[in-house]
Amino acid sequence: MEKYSAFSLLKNTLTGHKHWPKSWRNAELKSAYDVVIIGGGGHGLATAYNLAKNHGITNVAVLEKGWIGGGNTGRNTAVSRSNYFYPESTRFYEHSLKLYEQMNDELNYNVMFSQVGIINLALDRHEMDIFRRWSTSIQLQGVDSELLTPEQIAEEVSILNMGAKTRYKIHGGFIQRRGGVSRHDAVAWAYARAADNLGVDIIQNCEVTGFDIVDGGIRGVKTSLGEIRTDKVGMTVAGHSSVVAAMAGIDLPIISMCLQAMVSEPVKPCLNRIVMSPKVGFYLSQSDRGEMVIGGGADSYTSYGQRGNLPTTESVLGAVTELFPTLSRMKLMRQWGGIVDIAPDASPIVSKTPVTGFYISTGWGTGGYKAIPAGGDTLAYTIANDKPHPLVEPFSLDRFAKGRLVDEGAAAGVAH
Ligand code: FAD
Ligand code: PYC
Repeated sequence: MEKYSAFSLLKNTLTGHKHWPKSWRNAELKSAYDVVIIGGGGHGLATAYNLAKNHGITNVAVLEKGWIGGGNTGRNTAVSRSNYFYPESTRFYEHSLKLYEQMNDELNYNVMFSQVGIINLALDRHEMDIFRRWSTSIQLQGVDSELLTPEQIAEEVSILNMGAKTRYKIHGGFIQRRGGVSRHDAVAWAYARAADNLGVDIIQNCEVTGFDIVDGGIRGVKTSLGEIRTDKVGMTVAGHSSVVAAMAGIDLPIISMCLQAMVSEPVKPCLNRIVMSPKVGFYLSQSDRGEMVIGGGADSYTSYGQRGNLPTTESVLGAVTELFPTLSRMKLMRQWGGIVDIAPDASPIVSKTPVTGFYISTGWGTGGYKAIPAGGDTLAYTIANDKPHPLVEPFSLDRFAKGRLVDEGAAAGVAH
């Protein structure tokens, strides 16, 4: 690994960045692989890394139709937390949060994971009652969570409107202090570099267009760069899961919607927690650059349009400025959207499928960034062993036929 000094930084700046070593190879596509991963987002790259590192499977290609991290991995608001409700979910997301806590060392990359804590605000008595139950359930599962009184919330978030005449009275809330935010591009790049170092081929600008399926089993993948022979495929394509699965003849119980986010102009540090209100539908944090990072619920109709509609932008900003009136004079700098894939119980699907050798990781909806390390770990295990990792057994595709749903709608945050 090349060491960087202040001198090398200066030299590279003054020479038009021509001498930076490449972080991963521009790999040549081979005609056959042991495993092909479709989708070069966090989940695909983490799966490839784990296949190579934990299972010794290095003859792996990650096929990405655009550029790595250009999907939802590079579009999200980077919140990680493990404060879900049901034990199945908490076990999975707690594993992921622990992997985030170790990620810098594991991947030798600074992903800037900053555990600022995440606060859910209760805006009425009933919501506070539910939060008490939710927070206690998390504590009973051994995960950190603390109830907060309105006074404690005022101390944690000094710019919150706690005045007597507010439209939304704060009844309390709860905090997971280990929750936090990280640098999403860095997570994609860290996994890409680590996977590449172990021999994985990362192929960008390569779209999967179909499959070769014989006797119910995968034999190959058709792509915009030609056909590839393989008998194992992992699908990690987020908002396009239904489209790609349909190419293998699989009809997924998924709907796809646009989720948007936005950032303000930068200001000096004034908010050092992530604050979320499921009831009015917004969340807010301040980035290291000083921008307010703002989001809300998914747009309320299915769509592959990746920009987001104005009424949703308006209602999210209305809620934010009501609760944080001091932000109302700030300028909005950017707004964008990403397509999220949502299962009926708002839980993920990490699973084998009726097509032998075709494995899927989908249904991450508005919350799959926090799941990248554990998603990669468990999908790699499932592919390598042709059996589900114990942590994802509850999240298999057949739960919809068996009626064993893990209904995390309420804990999926603001968004879905
Ligand atoms: P992606 O990063 O989308 O990667 C999938 C890749 O597949 C894409 O790069 C795409 O180009 C590629 N692809 C698609 N079709 C093909 C094909 N046919 N051939 C080849 N490649 C293909 N989650 C959180 O936990 N916390 C948050 O704060 C959070 N905020 C969010 C905010 C927004 C605005 C959005 C949109 C999402 C947010 N999420 C959040 C959700 C999170 O971003 C996603 O769940 C997660 O990034 C999914 O990762 P992925 O690797 O599965 O998908
Ligand atoms: O899942 O925590 C989450 C989240 C926050 C913002 C969008 N999703």
